[in-house]
Amino acid sequence: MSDERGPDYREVNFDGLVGPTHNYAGLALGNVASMSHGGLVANPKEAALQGLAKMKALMEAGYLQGVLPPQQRPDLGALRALGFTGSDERVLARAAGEAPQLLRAVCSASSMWTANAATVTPSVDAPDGRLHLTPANLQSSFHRFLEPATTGRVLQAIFRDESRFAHHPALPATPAFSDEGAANHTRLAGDHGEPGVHLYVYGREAFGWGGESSPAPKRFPARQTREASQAVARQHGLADHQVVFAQQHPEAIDAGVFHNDVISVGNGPVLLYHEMAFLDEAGTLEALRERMRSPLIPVRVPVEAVSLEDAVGSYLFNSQLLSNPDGTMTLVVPGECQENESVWRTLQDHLLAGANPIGEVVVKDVKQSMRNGGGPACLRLRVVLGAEERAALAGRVLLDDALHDELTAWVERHYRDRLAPEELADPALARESLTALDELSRLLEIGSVYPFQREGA
Ligand code: SUG
Repeated sequence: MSDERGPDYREVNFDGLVGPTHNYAGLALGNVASMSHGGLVANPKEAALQGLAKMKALMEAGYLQGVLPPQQRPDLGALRALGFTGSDERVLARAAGEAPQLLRAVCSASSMWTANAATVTPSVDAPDGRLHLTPANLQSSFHRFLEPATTGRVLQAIFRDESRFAHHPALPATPAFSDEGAANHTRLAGDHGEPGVHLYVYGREAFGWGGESSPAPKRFPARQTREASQAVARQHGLADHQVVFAQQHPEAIDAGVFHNDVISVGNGPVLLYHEMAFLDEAGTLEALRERMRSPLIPVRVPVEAVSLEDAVGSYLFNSQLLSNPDGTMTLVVPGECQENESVWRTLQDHLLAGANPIGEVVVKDVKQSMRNGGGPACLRLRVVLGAEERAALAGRVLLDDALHDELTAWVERHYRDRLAPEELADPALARESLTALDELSRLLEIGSVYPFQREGA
């Protein structure tokens, strides 16, 4: 490691535990999987176990693995704020009858996709030597807009030491500052300890957008604004020479690429991306090269090899790109990549056999999450931490065998193995969920992060 400030910087992947109300509600416009699977019967237990199996496999392979808890759902407080009154049972029954889409929204387990939880800048890049975090406001959809308050409390509970960790408020929850977190942010550096360059990818400009230089998607919404990305970089104290802002290709958004992490993934010096990821591909690479201390290693997948449709269908680019101590990289791809011939061929012939550090492909089954448009990379928030920072984490959130086994037993004890949209109004589900979360917050030693623990509500 090249930095004198603190050796042993390593990446910790904090995966979101899938919550007990995981369901398919068709809530996410522009997310092809969510839009096509709405109404299916979900299996929350299987979803949570698939997530835990992925975490365990990466832990056993030597990567540092963390875990973030799910949120309190159904969010009855949100329903009450929207005018539903009376007992919990009455609120649920009325919402089910009068506004079933609202009930689905307040039951979503969408916090599992922790790549949208926050944007994180490691201490090695920040002027004050602290790690900086900003929860994403997720204002572009109602069900996700419900996340940042609890996300902020969870992050504060874990990254508690103020001398090392700086927390910023989520950006104003208004379209001009629409922020979806780390899914649109990639840090590139020779290794984790080298000062990095931050690539922020946005879908639109809020002020004066849609001009020739910034064409808009026509079919689906752009979820991240340039202004939001700039504000996060500003909060974290990053200077111009540390940042690159690039517009996502509007045609990609219209094909179902609702976050940059559905079309590109980077880690260390490697940027794996589809030809249609950026509006200005050459300019983006050049800006990165100018700023990086170590040479950028771009790995480009052309449209002839993988169409946009296949990229979206397989989630090839929503893979986890993991750095190994020997300089090689491992790509953790969802099972859907194996089922798509052109994608699988590209993985073998272009990526594994190509002149790049990717030396291994690992396939993981996260189908329950994939049906809602969440692949392996959506399920994790990457946090680069020095050894002392890792030691300063509060709570019991770094996975080891014991924690994995306890979490698995916890899921087995509390989760249903089938959940249809019409079952979301079942008051027993709400009670089961609170009992499970109360136990979980004790298991993870994170204190009272949930509204029901704080307000007795
Ligand atoms: O925001 N799906 C999520 C998926 C987020 C994936 N994350 C990243 N790409 N980083 C979303 O679109 C669907 C929920 C439903 O339809 O039930 C949903 O919210």
